[in-house]
Amino acid sequence: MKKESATPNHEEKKVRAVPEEKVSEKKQEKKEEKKPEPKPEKKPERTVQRPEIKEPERKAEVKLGLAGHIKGLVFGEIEIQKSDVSDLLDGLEMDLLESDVSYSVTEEIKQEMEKKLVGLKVKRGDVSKSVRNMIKSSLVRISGEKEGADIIDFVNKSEKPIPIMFLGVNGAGKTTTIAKVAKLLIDNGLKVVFSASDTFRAAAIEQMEVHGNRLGVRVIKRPYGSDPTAVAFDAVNHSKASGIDVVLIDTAGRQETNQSLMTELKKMVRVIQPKLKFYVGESIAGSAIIDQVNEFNKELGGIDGVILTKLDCDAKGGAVISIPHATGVPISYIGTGQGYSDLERFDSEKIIGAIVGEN
Ligand SMILES: Nc1nc2c(ncn2[C@@H]2O[C@H](COP(=O)(O)OP(=O)(O)OP(=O)(O)O)[C@@H](O)[C@H]2O)c(=O)[nH]1
Ligand SMILES: [Mg+2]
Repeated sequence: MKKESATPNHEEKKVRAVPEEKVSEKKQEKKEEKKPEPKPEKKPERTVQRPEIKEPERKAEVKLGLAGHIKGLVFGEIEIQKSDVSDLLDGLEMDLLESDVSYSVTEEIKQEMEKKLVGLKVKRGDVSKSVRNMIKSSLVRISGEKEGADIIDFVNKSEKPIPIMFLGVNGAGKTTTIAKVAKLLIDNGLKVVFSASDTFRAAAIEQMEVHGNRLGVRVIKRPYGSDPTAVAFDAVNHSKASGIDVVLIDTAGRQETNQSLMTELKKMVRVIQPKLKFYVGESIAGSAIIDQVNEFNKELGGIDGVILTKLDCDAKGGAVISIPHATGVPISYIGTGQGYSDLERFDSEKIIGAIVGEN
């Protein structure tokens, strides 16, 4: 990786910056000394001293590394200079952009890293490791600043029944995620119903019923074209009457710019007053999710968490850094496949470790 190679190159440069030829060049210069110039006095000092210190160090580092000793104790600390990290930060910038982190977030991270790194004192042999750890901890902090709602915790603490809405653009994975969440709740001993409130897309109600049949969850429905809020209202009333704990409300997926959908969703929020609203977005959409989350967040009075789906589908992962940073909405869960158990609690440490590369 660029990050690793940057430091060794730099060390090499320092070693080569004191070549023996230079010492002899200086001697020749001395012969030609006609004008009394003050400059030559300083240079010979630096050129003579540094190779003698550096050469044995590099050999010893290899030897001590192999023997498993602690290098830092032997070599002391160095202070990181701007020039030491400029290549590395350019590399980080490219890595982040290629991982689908948005441009503005990338620039912010780069500047923050420069501020933190320049002037930092690190063990001489540990520069690249220290820098990588620092980058990792900054990214972990950025992506996990606010903890996303934990459904089980929330449900256990709240008055029942609890309506939970799932929102997002079409095809992001809302209905599948609802089925996964139902499995999670059932496994935790809770009772669930589905509100088939996507009355817009062909086959959406049947899709809900397939999941309902497989999981043993009742589906509350009305014909296509019905008011989605009316379906959710029925589902909440049914839950009150039957001691159901959680109402999982499916919604139609359209673009966030679709005004009639927004109007419909606002009405549902007003009437049903869901206790949690999750935005379901597919990680492969990259930074496009930021605008979507911002729009839904603004229009619907606050999203409690993002569920980022399809992280198993060649997603580059940058969305986990960009979304919390650029929207202020935390990531609660990630979807990692099409099975009912492929839903994980978001763990920023784990996911950033995978992006940055451990070791
Ligand atoms: N690989 C993978 N596929 C997923 C994941 N989540 C959902 N899918 C798939 O994505 C496709 C769309 O999922 P749906 O749940 O129908 O998406 P939706 O948001 O409800 O779509 P609309 O109802 O059309 O708005 C389906 O084929 C799902 O199986 C995931 O985490 N990983
Ligand atoms: Mg759906």
